[in-house]
Amino acid sequence: MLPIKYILPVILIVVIMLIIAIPFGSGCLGDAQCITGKVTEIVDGDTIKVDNKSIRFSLTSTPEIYDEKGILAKKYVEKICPIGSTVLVDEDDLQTQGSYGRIIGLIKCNGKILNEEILESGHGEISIQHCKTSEFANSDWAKRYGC
Ligand SMILES: [Ca+2]
Repeated sequence: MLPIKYILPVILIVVIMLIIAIPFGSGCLGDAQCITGKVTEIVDGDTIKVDNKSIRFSLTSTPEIYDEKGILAKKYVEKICPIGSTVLVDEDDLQTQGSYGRIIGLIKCNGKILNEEILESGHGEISIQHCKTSEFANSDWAKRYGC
C-alpha cells in the first residue's frame, strides 16, 4: 500500500496522462497512414491538399470543377474547412493503391467528417461502386447514403 501522501499525486499523474492520450487514441481506423497536417489547398469538392499531399475523399464524388455545381462544392469545403485548418487524414485501408497519385481517405476537420458533410450538404454523391472496397463502408454516414 502506498503511503497516503503519494496517492493524490499518483492519481493526478494518471489523469493527466489519460487527458494527453485520449486525442491520439481516437484517431484512425486500421493500419494505413494516419496523417495530421494543415490544409494547404482546396482542389475541388472531393480533393484537398494536406501539407501539399493530395487527398481524395473516400466514398464520395462531387461534380468536376468546370461545372457550376463543382465550384459550389469546392466553395462549401472551403467554408467548413478553410486553408490552414488542421485536419486528420485516415487513409482507407482497403484502397491504399490511391487514385491518380492521391491518397484516398477520410478527413476530419473542425469536428466534422468532410466525406459525410459533402454528402449531407447535397454537393456530392456516394460512390456506390466503392462500397465493397472501402474501410468506411460500414460507417453510419456511408450506410445512410446508400452503402
Ligand atoms: Ca485507415
